[in-house]
Amino acid sequence: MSARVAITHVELRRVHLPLVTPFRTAHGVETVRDVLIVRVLGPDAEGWAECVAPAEPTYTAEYVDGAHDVLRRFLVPAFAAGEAAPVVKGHPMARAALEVAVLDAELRAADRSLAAHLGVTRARVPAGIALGISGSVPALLDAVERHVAEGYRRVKLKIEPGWDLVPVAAVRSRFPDLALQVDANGSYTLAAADHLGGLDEFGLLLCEQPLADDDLAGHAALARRMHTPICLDETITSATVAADAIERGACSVVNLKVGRVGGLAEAVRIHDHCRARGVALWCGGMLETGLGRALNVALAALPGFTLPGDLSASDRYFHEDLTEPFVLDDGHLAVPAGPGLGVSPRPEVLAATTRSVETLDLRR
Ligand code: NPG
Repeated sequence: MSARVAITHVELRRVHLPLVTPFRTAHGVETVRDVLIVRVLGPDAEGWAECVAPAEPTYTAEYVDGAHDVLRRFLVPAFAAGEAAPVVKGHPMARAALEVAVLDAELRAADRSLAAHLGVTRARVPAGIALGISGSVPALLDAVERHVAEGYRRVKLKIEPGWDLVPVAAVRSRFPDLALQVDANGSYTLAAADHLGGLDEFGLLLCEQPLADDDLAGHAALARRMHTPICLDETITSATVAADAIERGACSVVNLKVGRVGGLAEAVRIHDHCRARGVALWCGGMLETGLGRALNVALAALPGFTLPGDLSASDRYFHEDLTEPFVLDDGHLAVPAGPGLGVSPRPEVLAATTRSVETLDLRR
C-alpha cells in the first residue's frame, strides 16, 4: 500500500489541446480538448491527474466547468477536512481526478509505480483505435487502412442511425480478419432491434452501448435478439450497476473507464467482478492526454482485461502531448514503470497550453 502524504495545495489548471482529427460521435464533434488538470502539492509531495469530463454536457451529464466547480467548492474542501468519503453525489470524473492525483502523490513519495500498486501482470497492452463518424466510406476505409498499417490491433467504428450497416460492411469486406467493433453511444432504441441484427453478419467483437444509458431492460432484450455480444459503457456507473447489468443479461462485455465510475478503487472492483464472472472487459478512452493514458494503460494491464482497449498512441490525438508521448511498439503501448503514473507534464508544453491556474490552499 501507499502511505498518506501531507497535501497543502491543490492546483486546478485548464489546458487546451487541439485534436489532430476532429472526433465525431452521435453526440457531436470534439475539436479541442479543454482539459482540467489536477495537481496536488505538499512539502514532500506532488501528484497529477487529468479529469476526463468533456467540454459540454452532451455525452455525459458531467462537463469540465461543472467538474471544476465541484472540485473547488466541495471535493477539495472535503478532502482538506479529512472526510474519507465526501457526501457529494454524482460528479464521478471530478472525484476520480482528485483520487488519482492523491494516489499519484503517495506512490511517487513511496517510489512505487501505479502498475506495482495495482499488481499488474503485463508490461504492455495491445493498442486499439476508435474512429469517429466520417460520413464518407472512402475516407473511413483510408483511415482504417492507415491505422492498421501503423499496427493497431483492433478498430472501433462509431455508428449512429444512418451511419451503420453500410460503413461496417465496407470495412469488413476490405479487412476480413480485422478485430472490429462498433459503438453507438446510445443512439438507437429497441425499435431498431431488427436493423441492428443486420450487424450480426460482420463478425464483430461487440456492439457497444446501442441503447440509452438507463435502458438495462432494453439491452437485455436486444442481447437476446442479436448474436453480436452487447457491451455497455455509459450505463456502467458503478460496481453495483455492473453486477446488475451482467446478472440481467444486459451485456456480456464491459467497457471500463475510471472517470465514469468515480475512481480507481471502484474500477478495480468492477475488474474483479468481471474477472470472477468470466465477463470480457476492456479499457475505454476519453481522448486523454498522456496523464490519463498512463492511468488507463496501467489499469488495462490487469489480468481481467481480455480485449484491446481504446488506447492509442499520443500522435493519434495530439500534435504535442502534455507528457512524453506514448508510442506504438509492435501494436502495443508500454505500461509506464516509473513512480506513480510514471509520466509528468512537460513544463514547456504545460506552459504553452495552460489557459488558467487556480491554486487552493488547504491550510486556510
Ligand atoms: O481513443 O480515447 C479514445 C476515444 C475513445 O470513442 C472513444 N471515446 O464514447 O467512449 C466514447 C468516446 C468518447 C470520447 C465520447 C470523448 C465522447 C467524448
